[in-house]
Amino acid sequence: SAVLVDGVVLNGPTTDAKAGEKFVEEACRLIMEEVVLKATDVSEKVCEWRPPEQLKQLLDLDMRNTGEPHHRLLELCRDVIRYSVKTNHPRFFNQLYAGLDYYSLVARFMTEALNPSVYTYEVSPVFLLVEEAVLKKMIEFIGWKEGDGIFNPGGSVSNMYAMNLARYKYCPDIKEKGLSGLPRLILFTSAEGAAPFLVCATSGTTVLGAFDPLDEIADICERHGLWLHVDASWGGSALMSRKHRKLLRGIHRADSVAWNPHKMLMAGIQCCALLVKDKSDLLKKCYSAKASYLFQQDKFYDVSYDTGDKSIQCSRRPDAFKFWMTWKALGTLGLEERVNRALALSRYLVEEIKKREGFKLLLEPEYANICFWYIPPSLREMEEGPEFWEKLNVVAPTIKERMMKKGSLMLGYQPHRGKVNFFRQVVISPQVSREDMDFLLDEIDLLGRD
Ligand code: ABU
Repeated sequence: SAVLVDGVVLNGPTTDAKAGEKFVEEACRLIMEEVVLKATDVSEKVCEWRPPEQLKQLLDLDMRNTGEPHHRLLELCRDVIRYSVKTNHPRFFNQLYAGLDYYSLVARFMTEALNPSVYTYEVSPVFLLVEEAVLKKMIEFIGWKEGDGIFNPGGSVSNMYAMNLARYKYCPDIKEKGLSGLPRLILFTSAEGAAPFLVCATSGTTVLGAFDPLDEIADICERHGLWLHVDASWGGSALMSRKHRKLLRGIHRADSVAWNPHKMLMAGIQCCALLVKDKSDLLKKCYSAKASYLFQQDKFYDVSYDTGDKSIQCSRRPDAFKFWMTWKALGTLGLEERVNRALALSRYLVEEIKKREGFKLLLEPEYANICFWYIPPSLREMEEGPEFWEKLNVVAPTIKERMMKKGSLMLGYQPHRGKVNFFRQVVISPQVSREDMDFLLDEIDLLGRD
């Protein structure tokens, strides 16, 4: 007989499990058909661009008092896919990530389904061990004998961690005394009476893909006792390549490194590690808040595996697992090949740009960022004075608008350090071929000819 409490029937679950399972099955089929199978098809559009007001009408965004039937939800799913940018398309070059890695995708499906939070071993036994194994391997590639680390949401967060760690090491009583108890700190050496504590170098800048000379910077840091942090969020993946790892020569001398496998190594947004050379539990000392509802010290297992207390987060996704799955599938050699291929394709594009009329490289690239201007026929005879640069400044945004409305490709543009708007082409995905590089240049020429 029905058990009623406050007018609510409590017998059995309220949801129809059979219908829910069928919905999951049908939605998975849709994802397979509309995303995975079309991921490498260049005849598909990269994006189906609509302005915000129009898209709001197309998507039925309203949330109502009563739920929608499953067939309607599947239609909504189809619309979401249709109007989303296909970042896995071979002609998506817009960001520092691209392409579809089948193995990390499966890992993402698994973690979404299992829904773990990697703060304690009791709820994430496998994923905590996976994170430990991945961090250990990344530390090996940096060239440290040992170290520590943590995956977290984004390279900027990794950089913030490193800054706090350096400050904690310099002022170990900061958690008790607060900021007002500190001298005025600065990040770079100066003779102002302030206390320098950190130098942050970059391996692979966002726009130009430039690498700082780490050995020379490490010499200065060692001389003055400064923490050296390397933001290798983008360029760190070059460590996987025996041919290209020289870009990061000296990285083993860093105190901390930010490295995002979701970029060049395609582990899926987001997969970002902060790696720390110090093995004296500095991460934990600096960040531990000792939440008594999670990190009880009298548990029945080894609580050193409750690594969540090293994090500024509480709930945390098992991001290392995606990278682990890809690494398992491809091996170190497969990852190395991925990096080598991306950089070989970048080199091909650079040589093609040099050959083509109307294309001008900003600089010789060090990595997979190819920065260039397209100079339309109407500007080719003009002297490179203020009027020329003013007119050239509108060329990249105009072509970008046209490519998005057509849906044929996506690449980024920006002004940078006094240079007017230029394109930044980023090559990453193994699904990209030489033909896509040729297409890119032909298409820009076609869209920008007037
Ligand atoms: N972390 C900066 C990445 C921005 C970009 O994809 O261009």
